[in-house]
Amino acid sequence: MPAERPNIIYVLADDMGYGDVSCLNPDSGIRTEHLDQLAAAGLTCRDAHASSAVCTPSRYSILTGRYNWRSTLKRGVNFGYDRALIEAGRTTVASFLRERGYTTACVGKWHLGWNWATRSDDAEDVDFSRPIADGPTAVGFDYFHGIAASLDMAPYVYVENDRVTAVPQGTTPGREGKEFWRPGPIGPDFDHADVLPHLTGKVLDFIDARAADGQPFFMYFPMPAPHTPILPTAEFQGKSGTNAYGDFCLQVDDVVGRIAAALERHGLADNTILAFTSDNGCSPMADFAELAAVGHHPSYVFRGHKADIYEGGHRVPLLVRWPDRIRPGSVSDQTVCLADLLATCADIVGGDLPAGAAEDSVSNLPIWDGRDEAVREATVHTSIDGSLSIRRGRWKLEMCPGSGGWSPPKPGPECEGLPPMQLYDLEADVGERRNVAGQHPSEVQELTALLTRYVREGRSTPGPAQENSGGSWDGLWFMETG
Ligand SMILES: [Ca+2]
Repeated sequence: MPAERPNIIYVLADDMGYGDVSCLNPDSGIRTEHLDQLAAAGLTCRDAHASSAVCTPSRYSILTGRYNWRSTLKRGVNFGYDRALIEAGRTTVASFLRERGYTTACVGKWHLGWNWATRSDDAEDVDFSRPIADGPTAVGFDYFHGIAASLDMAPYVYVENDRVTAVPQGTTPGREGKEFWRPGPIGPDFDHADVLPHLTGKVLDFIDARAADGQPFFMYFPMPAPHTPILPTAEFQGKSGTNAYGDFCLQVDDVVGRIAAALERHGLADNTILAFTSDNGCSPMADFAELAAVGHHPSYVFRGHKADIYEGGHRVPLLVRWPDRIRPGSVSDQTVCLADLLATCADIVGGDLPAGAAEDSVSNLPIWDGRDEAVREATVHTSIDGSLSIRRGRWKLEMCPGSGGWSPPKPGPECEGLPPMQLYDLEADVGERRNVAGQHPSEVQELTALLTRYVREGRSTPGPAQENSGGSWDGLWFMETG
């Protein structure tokens, strides 16, 4: 039998599209050789989804196993000064594993809010000399080294555990274009282009230390790339043959290769789960027209992109290597959600989850073990404007007339006159072009009822009903009709 406590490394790319991984996209203009090797050595999930089409909510569900729309954040994302989103006392993947003897670490882009010490009521009037509160080390991580939010969001400081590594002495004016970042305070040790290499070094240091002390570990590595600012280092500039975004994806690929090599070097590869995924689809900041001109499509055959309710918003690459348990070259077309991490970890490590935890998380272990069976009853997604969709098997019902995000038809005037819901048959129409809600009223009714139940019960898995954390919002308009 495999060891009961495998190490777990969860690498989360930021805004990397399904089609940016070459083993998932035969026509990819980017050759991600290390990710392709990871897939060949493990499991490729071709129907994997973030619970949301944007950063903060996706991260919430990854760490808590609870749909993001049950939190107080009903639409949009957090920014660098926003307060902690994960509720105090809530079980996270990190707290669960730490209670079972794991050393837990988060290196990278947090983007779930924390509470800065402020000098006044102004959230941006931060006293950087004082510790943060309710950050990663308050929700189960023994160690944190990283940044508050996206790499284009101020303040630009590294935080280690609960302290900044250097107090900002000045501000940056920001940048435009692919290298976009907002103006704001910046620490003397902070260089945007060096953030990914810097964080990668911290991840490798952590692996080295665990190899020496022999403790099982959980490393959650939400990297800030290939999100803006798109800043590939000199080694990768021009290397992909696409554009700077493609070059940055190659750098992401290289980072995964370096992690895999470190595990090999320490003899840890067989007993370590190495997972790679992305928090949402590719962003228009990648410049789709430039990429299309060289035949590359980050959303592959899927409609839309980051922020959308369409598949391009939330269908993501998910590769899992675990030589002790997962057969090399496995492929699954079962629907899974990134919110499944917590239940999957509980299934592997053992131990019960509290009733008020992992409300929407389902173990993926049957799929990892090679069984071709559905693990999820249905899966709910959200777009950036808080619109919901529910997917069950071939059917996907979207509770909005358009994208709910940034691709056409956008919320507002572009949606005038369109039906309020969209039903797509993903087996016949993976590109979500033919709304068949009118032809399949029973599917519309059943899925609406199921989604309504998921909202009302505060969970979508078996167990006692739970309270949702926030109030109602207009994304729930359909509940009034049923
Ligand atoms: Ca993102």
